[in-house]
Amino acid sequence: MVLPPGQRRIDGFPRFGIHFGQPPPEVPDDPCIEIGGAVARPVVVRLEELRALPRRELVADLHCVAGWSATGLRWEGVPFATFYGAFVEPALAPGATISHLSIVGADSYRSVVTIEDALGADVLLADRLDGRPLDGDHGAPIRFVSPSQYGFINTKHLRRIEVHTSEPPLRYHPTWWINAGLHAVMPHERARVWHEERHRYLPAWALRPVYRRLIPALKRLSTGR
Ligand SMILES: Nc1nc2c(c(=O)[nH]1)N[C@H]1C(S)=C(S)[C@@H](COP(=O)(O)O)O[C@H]1N2
Ligand SMILES: [Mo]
Repeated sequence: MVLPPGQRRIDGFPRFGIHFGQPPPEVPDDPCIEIGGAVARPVVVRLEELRALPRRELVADLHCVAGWSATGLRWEGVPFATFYGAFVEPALAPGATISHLSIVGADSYRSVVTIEDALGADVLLADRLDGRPLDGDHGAPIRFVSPSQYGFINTKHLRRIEVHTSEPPLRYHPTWWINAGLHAVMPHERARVWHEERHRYLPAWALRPVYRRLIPALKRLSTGR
């Protein structure tokens, strides 16, 4: 099996991310996705409406920027481009040319993706993984899945999408000091795994050995094990 440059396969699929021991956010009874930003009017899409759209299955790997890859994940859900055409496009402010989207989780995590990458053929709003409803570890009730991009683009517990006409400032985490740390290793705007676009300013080779040493500690921090 061939992995993108600098990645190593891990067994299983641990819960990762920058939640640092916080439990996953609770799933509301009637979950919905808000659409905001450069829209003529804010829109709320109920999960039931989303599920009425045509669905697809996608087998893909998930690559964390720190260098581990979980392989052979079987996601099911609605292609993001289908969702965008059905609910986002009709709500856009007249004349707005969208360049970026913020993908916001119920835990306030937010990633930023270019419109071109978000509309890629392999991007999914997934509600099922390996034949089961998505669990709390991996993003219940719904997750933005973009396997060609590093894990940090793949927001779990999707709650809100904001559309922008230029790149918004980086704000992955509600805590300022975590964002300050992330600024130092500014995430790449495209984050494409096969191009090894890990960071904007730092070359990937410089970070590989650092990350490799950090993985066990990061894993302990995010899984509590
Ligand atoms: N809501 C939310 N989504 C998130 C994160 C997070 O902390 N919160 N972490 C990101 C990072 S850095 C990675 S590598 C993946 C990890 O996915 P997993 O927990 O399903 O393994 O989720 C991404 N999506
Ligand atoms: Mo990650």
